[in-house]
Amino acid sequence: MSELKGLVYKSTGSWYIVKDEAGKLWNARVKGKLKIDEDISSTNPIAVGDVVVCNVEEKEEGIATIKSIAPRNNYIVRVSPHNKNQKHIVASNLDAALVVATIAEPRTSSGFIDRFLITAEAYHIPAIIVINKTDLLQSKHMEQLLHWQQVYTDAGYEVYPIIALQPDTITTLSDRLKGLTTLFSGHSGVGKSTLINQLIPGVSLRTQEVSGWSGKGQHTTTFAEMFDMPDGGKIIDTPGVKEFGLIDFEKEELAQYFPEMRRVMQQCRFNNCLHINEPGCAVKQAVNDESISIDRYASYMTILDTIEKKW
Ligand SMILES: Nc1nc2c(ncn2[C@@H]2O[C@H](COP(=O)(O)OP(=O)(O)OP(=O)(O)O)[C@@H](O)[C@H]2O)c(=O)[nH]1
Ligand SMILES: [Mg+2]
Ligand SMILES: [Zn+2]
Repeated sequence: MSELKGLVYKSTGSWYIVKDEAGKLWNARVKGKLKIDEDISSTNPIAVGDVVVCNVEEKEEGIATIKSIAPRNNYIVRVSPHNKNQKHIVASNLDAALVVATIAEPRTSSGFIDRFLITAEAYHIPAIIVINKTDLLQSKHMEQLLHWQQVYTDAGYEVYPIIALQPDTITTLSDRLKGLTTLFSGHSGVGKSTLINQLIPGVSLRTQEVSGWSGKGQHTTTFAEMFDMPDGGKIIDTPGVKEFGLIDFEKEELAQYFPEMRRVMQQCRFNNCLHINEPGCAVKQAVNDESISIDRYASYMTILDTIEKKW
């Protein structure tokens, strides 16, 4: 039986689209026992971005069965919003993780952005922040935009304010993503698919009006799917998420996932400092002299509290 090696472009949970090295697309299923190196006990054994080995079942129809998954360079996992004990692999083998946020229609909270950034930090995947729909911003929203730009740039992140509907606003971002495999995440209705449609002319992803009465998106995209960019690179579109549930970690670890805290925490007097109100805390000092944003510190404290409760 002939074999093929390919990359998972789409996963519905029961079947997958795999692109082989020659660029041919296969419809693949898992049959029998899957060979898998690491067991991260997720609800989905195979994710978009996985490199897989398949048996060819029917060559003409392009049907294959997945036999094994190559070891992943990395992956992003999120906790299921329905069951805190279940994890879902969002995607694997990523070069970057991008969050699309909006200040209006719908509104993204800074807590959501921070939890996304923490997850990316925890998996050592560089994070990029895109603020979309800047055409809709009134003056009070403009202040919020400038504030986010300041806070996240100071923390060490790249921030790209864009209007996904206007191609001339996305050229810098497009150059940045060239050659990379990038995961797109964000609430439903923030414009992930609209942005991908601009970055990849001709892809025509379905997009939808944000429903007027709730201000919430409609979940137009239902499965994660990867797309090739015309000048190299790949983008993974994902369904909108309500909440970015954090994976388990110890409260001592949390500050490491805030790059601006990571930079100063070696100078805390105690090496088990949680940066709450311990004497000689370099993080608190940095917050006091405003080199660390009070908003990011407040976010840290809120998240720390949720970790304490869990244990
Ligand atoms: N005014 C304005 N509207 C935009 C912009 N970007 C996207 N939209 C609109 O926002 C709505 C939702 O866009 P989608 O691209 O479907 O959003 P999504 O993030 O893919 O949503 P899900 O697939 O549900 O996760 C559509 O009606 C878009 O036309 C923008 O920059 N400005
Ligand atoms: Mg979409
Ligand atoms: Zn400290």
